Amino acid sequence: MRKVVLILFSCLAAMLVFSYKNYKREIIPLKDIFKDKFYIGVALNTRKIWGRDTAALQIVNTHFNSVVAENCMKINALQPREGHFQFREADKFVDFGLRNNMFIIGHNLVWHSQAPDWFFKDHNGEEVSREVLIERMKKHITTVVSRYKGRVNGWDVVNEAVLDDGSWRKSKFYSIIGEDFIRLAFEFAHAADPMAELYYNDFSMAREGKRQGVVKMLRKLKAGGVKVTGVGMQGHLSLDYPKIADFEKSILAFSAEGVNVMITELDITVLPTPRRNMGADVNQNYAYKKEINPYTDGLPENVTKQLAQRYIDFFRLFLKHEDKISRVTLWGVTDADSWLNNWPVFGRKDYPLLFDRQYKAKPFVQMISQIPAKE
Ligand code: 9MR
Repeated sequence: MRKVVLILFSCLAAMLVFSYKNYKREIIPLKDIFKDKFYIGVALNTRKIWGRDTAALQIVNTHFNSVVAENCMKINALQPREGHFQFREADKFVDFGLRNNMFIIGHNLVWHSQAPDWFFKDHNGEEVSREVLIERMKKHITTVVSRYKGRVNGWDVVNEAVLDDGSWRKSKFYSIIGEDFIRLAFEFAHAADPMAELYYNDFSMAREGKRQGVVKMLRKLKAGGVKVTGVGMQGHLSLDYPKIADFEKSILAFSAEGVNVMITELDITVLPTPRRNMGADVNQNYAYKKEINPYTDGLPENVTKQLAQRYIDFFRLFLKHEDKISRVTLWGVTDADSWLNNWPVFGRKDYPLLFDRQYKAKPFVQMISQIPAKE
């Protein structure tokens, strides 16, 4: 009898140790794992900023030490009409970041997308002159950056100004002002908060043409004495694109220009994409078809494995270059948040982030957190 009790007791103890270890595993905060390497950040959408998604906020506070607003600091959100600034949500976002001791990123000051029409037109609907657009850009940047001076740590000053082939995107900013709009934007931001970090942020940065175009731009800015602290490589990845080696080339190339490299907007789509290199151009949309929404009932084991491997491979790369990388930011907390559920095809079910729709860390998060110990 004593033997049986002893065996039962040992089994119980083993089970307790096992589940405690697993519990511990589940909650190792990413921010502790990467503490001496880089900030680990996350984008907050409206529901989180207004405190309506408490389960997600708990994840944010446990695992992340940097936040970026997914949408509420874009021009159309902050200044929908000329001179009518709306700061309620952005203020709330910054307060959240300060309260929780986060490294706060402002996204973004100048972007061709989400810039309201009025920005480029006069009262008669005619395109404004170069001088007027520069003045509007200056007013917008100065107003926004000054408001958060000393509180927002870094700004995505210019977003997506270079095309995949390295040429300039023919945006309104470019066609009306010329390539100088980039230098001016950085100068206005710097004047408004000389201590803030200032970034250039773009997608498809692993592409050779884009890499070269961005390097060329950085050299020009540097030669002109313009402060650029870092380059954000948006990490909108898929299971088989881009090649890790190409991504690495860009980390090295940007770092060689004397700026910090940041992996911004990280997510990995598992869904079929209409093209291999989709980039992240929000204006591209394709029609819904049932066949291209294959995982409505959950992600099959083999795809989960591929996703895990892909995340691990990329984090291994980030850790290899932790001396060059200052921040890695996920573009959302749980899969339910992701813009990829609606882009480039509306109404699909994607699984691109570290936490699932039940707010649970995916098993590979544990594996990611073990990489530093192993290398
Ligand atoms: O995830 C963002 C989505 O909710 C918005 O509708 C969209 C347009 O504002 O922007 C998405 O975020 C983009 C980011 O601001 C810049 N890089 C590409 C991102 C994905 O489109």
